[in-house]
Amino acid sequence: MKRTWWKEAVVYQVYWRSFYDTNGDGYGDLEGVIQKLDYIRELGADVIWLNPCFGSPDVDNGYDIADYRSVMPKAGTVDTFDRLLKEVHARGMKLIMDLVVNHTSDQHPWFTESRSAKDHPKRDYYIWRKEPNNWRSYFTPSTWEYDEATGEYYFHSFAVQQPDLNWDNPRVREEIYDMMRFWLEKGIDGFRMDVINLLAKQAGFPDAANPDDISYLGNNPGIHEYLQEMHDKVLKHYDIFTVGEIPFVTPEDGVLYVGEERGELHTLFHFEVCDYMAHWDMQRFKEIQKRWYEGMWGKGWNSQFLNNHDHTRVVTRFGNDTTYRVESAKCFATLLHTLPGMPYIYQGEEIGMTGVRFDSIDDYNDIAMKNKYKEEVGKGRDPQEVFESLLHLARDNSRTPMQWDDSSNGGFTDGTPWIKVNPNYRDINVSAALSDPNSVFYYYKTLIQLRKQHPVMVYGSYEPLLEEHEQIYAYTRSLDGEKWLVVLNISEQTVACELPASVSLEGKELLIGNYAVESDAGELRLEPYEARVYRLA
Ligand code: TEU
Ligand code: CA
Repeated sequence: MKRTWWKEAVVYQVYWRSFYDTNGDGYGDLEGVIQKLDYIRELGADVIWLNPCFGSPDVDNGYDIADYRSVMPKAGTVDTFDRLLKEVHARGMKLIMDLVVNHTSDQHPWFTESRSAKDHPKRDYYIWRKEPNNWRSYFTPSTWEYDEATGEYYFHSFAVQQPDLNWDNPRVREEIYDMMRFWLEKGIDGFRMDVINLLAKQAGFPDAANPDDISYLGNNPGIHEYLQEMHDKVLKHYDIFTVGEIPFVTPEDGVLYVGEERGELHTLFHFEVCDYMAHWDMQRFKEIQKRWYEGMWGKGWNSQFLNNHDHTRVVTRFGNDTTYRVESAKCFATLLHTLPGMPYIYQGEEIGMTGVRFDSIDDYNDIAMKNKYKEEVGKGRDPQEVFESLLHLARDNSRTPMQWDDSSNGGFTDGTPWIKVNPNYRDINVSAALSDPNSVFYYYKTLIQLRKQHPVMVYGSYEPLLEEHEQIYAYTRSLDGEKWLVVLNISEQTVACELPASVSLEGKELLIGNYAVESDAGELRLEPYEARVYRLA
């Protein structure tokens, strides 16, 4: 497989509003990112993915853009952005930005014009119909919102305040391509493309048999033509990296988006783990990895992530965030870095930050959660029961401020944070992690260094072992005669396990592990959440 810089990279996701606040307004800002770049460099990440920081009324934390070429005042100015980019490059790192072009804010001037009159030249920048169909959106009971001004409905895949652009309209596409060039000409290193497979809509918007399965929103005919045009007109003219956020995708469709010869995207995020596996499910996880490996290996490149700004933190969701917090954080870190695909680290993951549970719906901010709460309570359900049902997967779980030290608000802000800090910041914070050689932070750092030294972690083929095992996940990675064994106990029990006879650990080098190992001879016994990586050959 062709070797490229981005296949070898580790990405660190910066949710800037919760990263570091430098002016006391309670929001993290781009200046804060600049001040913490040496921290990210110390970890060893190669690429920073910055969540959207464009002009926005901020109903969906920046995913509702009203001005694509400006920076929202909470984040800073275009000038701060330019400095950030310069400082990232000065440290030998790269920066990718969020590209949110399935929808805009309803405050975008295009939409103001579009909704003003049926015969406005920009009417067709968005999608208007006389009658709604029965589809649900991500955040609301209908994808259609009635607009009094002209007596028609507009289409929105997310919130009412996020009308979908009409990608069928070539003028819309040209506007977006121009805007992309604006940022690329500044020298950014690529895009994380928000719900990019939603751009093409189903012709005629037929009613769905089951409106709760919203997969009708994505992967519709026309999507690959749009992406190939985007590639041809914009992407291929720059040395950049792209990752598409692609819900409802199968490996067969995946290769259509990221196939190396197709001229669309470089990599993708699929959501088989994060959207459909609420709790750890060993068999399911193994099956997902195997199916994606078999479907994509040798054809297109994948990504690995276990949480992000939309998904509960990994130790809380899949590991154990009390007794085995450190062990499970390191165990999942090992998994993330040794499976095939680019690893994504979400800020705070590298110190084992946990998901939060606030006491009241008023402590939450996320529009997805609040809309769902209103909808369910509106049906007459008990508010407390609804609230509790939403806690485990609430998107704000992972959005609480970065915990830098044990001072008030975890050192995130001198003001009042936009969302409460997780009360465990006195114990779990960057400063504590940096002064403990056994911390989760240094474990991540070591994994990243290993990747730099050993191409087998990137390009090695993947073979699962012990496929039926309920607690142990084991696999090898092999490249050019080199062979590594990864063995993980993803459970709270001590587990004795028998490797296939062909695999002997005798005298084999332990490359990394999260427990002190006394002897590699004889039976393999793994402590709760123990992770080991051996070089077999
Ligand atoms: O998320 C897309 C999206 O809604 C899912 O793929 C995601 O897994 C879901 O939130 C889980 O319930 C993107 C952004 O990451 C998100 O923050 C935005 O709200 C959304 O697009 C709309 O732009
Ligand atoms: Ca600020």
